Amino acid sequence: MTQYKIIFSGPVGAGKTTAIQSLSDVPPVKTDATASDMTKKRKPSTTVAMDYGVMKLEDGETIHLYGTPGQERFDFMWEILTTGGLGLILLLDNTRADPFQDMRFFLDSFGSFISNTSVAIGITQMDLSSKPSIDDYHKQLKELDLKPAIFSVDARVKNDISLLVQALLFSLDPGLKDG
Ligand SMILES: Nc1nc2c(ncn2[C@@H]2O[C@H](COP(=O)(O)OP(=O)(O)OP(=O)(O)O)[C@@H](O)[C@H]2O)c(=O)[nH]1
Ligand SMILES: [Mg+2]
Repeated sequence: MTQYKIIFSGPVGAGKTTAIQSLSDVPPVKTDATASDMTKKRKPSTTVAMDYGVMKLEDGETIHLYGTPGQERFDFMWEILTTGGLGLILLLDNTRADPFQDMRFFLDSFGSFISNTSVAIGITQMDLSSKPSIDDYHKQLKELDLKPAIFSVDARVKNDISLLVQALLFSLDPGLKDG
């Protein structure tokens, strides 16, 4: 049985904890604590260490799902969590002040990991803010000379997140079967 590990990252409120909860076939492990700072304006709790869940594929393969904290003050967890990972799912919240800046920041922060593996990007909250469009993101990525899979997702919808994971796995190995 093959076991894989993928990592979810992105800014506060992008939906990492929600996505792992939507996708996991076992009750996820969360380390959310009451938000005591400006994060509180957006939602009552924030991840302080990690999220963990498991996705079971039909052929018996297991994918371990790890979510990072969004807050930069917990960025020491980012490297710990990426160790041994197959690739990165980057979630970006389209309602944030500057989602392109968020994208550049996370692609840069995880730059060495991504260059050794792969990344797929999901844009959340597009139901609340339709701009920038996926096309606008494509243009930004072209400037960065990157061509990851990128599409609109709702972190609450299992199928959306599942497709994103399949896209990541496919970019790593077009031979990997879907679940
Ligand atoms: N309207 C809308 N809400 C969404 C969407 N995706 C996620 N959400 C909501 O946005 C919030 C995301 O919160 P979390 O999952 O805690 O975010 P996080 O990325 O884990 O944040 P930190 O742990 O603080 O870094 C939740 O309340 C979700 O229900 C979406 O596409 N549209
Ligand atoms: Mg979280």
